[in-house]
Amino acid sequence: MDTIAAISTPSGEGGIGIIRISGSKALKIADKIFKGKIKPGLAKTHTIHYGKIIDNTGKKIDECLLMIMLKPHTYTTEDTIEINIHSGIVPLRNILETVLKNGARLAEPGEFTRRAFMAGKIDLIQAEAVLDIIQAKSEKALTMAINQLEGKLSDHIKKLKNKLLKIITNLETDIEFSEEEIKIQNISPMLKEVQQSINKLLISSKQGKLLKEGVTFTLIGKTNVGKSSIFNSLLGKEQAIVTKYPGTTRDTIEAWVDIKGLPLKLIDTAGLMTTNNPMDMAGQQRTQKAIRESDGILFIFDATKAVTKGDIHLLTSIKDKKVICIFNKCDLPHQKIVIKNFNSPFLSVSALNGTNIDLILKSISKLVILDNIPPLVSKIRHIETLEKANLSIKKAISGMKNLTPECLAYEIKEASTCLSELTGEITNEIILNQIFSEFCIGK
Ligand SMILES: Nc1nc2c(ncn2[C@@H]2O[C@H](COP(=O)(O)OP(=O)(O)OP(=O)(O)O)[C@@H](O)[C@H]2O)c(=O)[nH]1
Ligand SMILES: [Mg+2]
Repeated sequence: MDTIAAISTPSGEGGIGIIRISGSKALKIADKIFKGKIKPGLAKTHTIHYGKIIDNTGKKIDECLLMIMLKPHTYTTEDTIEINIHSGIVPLRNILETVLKNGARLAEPGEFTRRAFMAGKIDLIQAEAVLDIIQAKSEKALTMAINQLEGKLSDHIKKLKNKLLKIITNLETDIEFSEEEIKIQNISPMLKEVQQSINKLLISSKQGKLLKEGVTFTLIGKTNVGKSSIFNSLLGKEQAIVTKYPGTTRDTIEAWVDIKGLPLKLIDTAGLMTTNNPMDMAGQQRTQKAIRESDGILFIFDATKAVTKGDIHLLTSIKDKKVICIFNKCDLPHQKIVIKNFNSPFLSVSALNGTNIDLILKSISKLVILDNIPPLVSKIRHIETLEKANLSIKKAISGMKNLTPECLAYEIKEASTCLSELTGEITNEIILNQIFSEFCIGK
């Protein structure tokens, strides 16, 4: 296999930049380009050495710390060298070029992790967890990814697969040896048990997806009700322009906040109005698009004004979304407003003096967080594969009386194949390429 190399740290200026080399030629390359007290080829594994990196003409590129990690106890399971240098675009690029000139090739995205997977050090679920750790948007998403990397989901799937294999063996023994009526009803409780476990995983996946991808809430309402003021208060900074003039916001403005581990995307929008002005019309279209694409709505009202029929009409049109009605400007004299026949939470707030602003985030997390059980599944690939497995098990359970044992065994094998695809025991190039192409080069 080729020896691969890449810059593993983000591009740009920084304290330290790392170039990683993995493969059988890693040590030879290090011997050629590193000058220090010791020759890397003679050094002990998992040691760090101070020295300098030189190019092929013998010119010093930078001083460095060289990490030597010999197989098999490395990330890729191959000999690995990591060169820590000052992180600047030019030294990193020059050293990488020197490494490539001396026998390595540039790594593809995710290729280091792919090698760990190919060597059987981690399974596919764990490889995907590496990417999830890098991309985690919140503490909870990170915890979920770490659990996945530690093998919690993989172990669960392997146990389910073993149960299915046991059922298949039972069935096949029956098919081959039994002269009597096959006792397939014995497998029914076992199959139902597996189905229940898969269902549990799928139910928790809704929560898992939410924690991983976050949730989007859009602030809507008439012009001048205080949407941008509330948006800024929730962010804790003056991101959107606020003026006393109606129609201040025309574009949609997006920002992320973290509510106790849940990543929340907030979108401030242009106030709802009827208009012939092309600029305002474009703003209105963006507001409508944001409404369509969000999970929930913060419907902002001016508490000093009466709720109109138009407001009620709009509320009804978005009732499939999670809606929180917020009456702003409660610092001014106002009447208690109630919207009849509407099941959304109501809040009375003041963006001006901060009253009840914290309740908005609490209401959002109450609306979207289902329970406190840490979910195991969050990826679309995992959800779809589990659903496929579930379908085969369902077919087997419902066909228990009429299907032949061969057909039953076929369905259960299909389900077991799905679980093998999940962990990567069975896989194909297209799926692998798809998964690893999402990684950055150098991971
Ligand atoms: N008294 C009082 N005034 C507020 C409050 N919140 C916002 N305002 C004022 O209301 C006016 C409009 O606020 P914005 O936040 O720009 O309202 P908006 O809904 O974003 O307006 P558009 O972008 O025009 O749709 C500004 O003068 C704010 O200072 C509040 O809680 N109390
Ligand atoms: Mg605004």
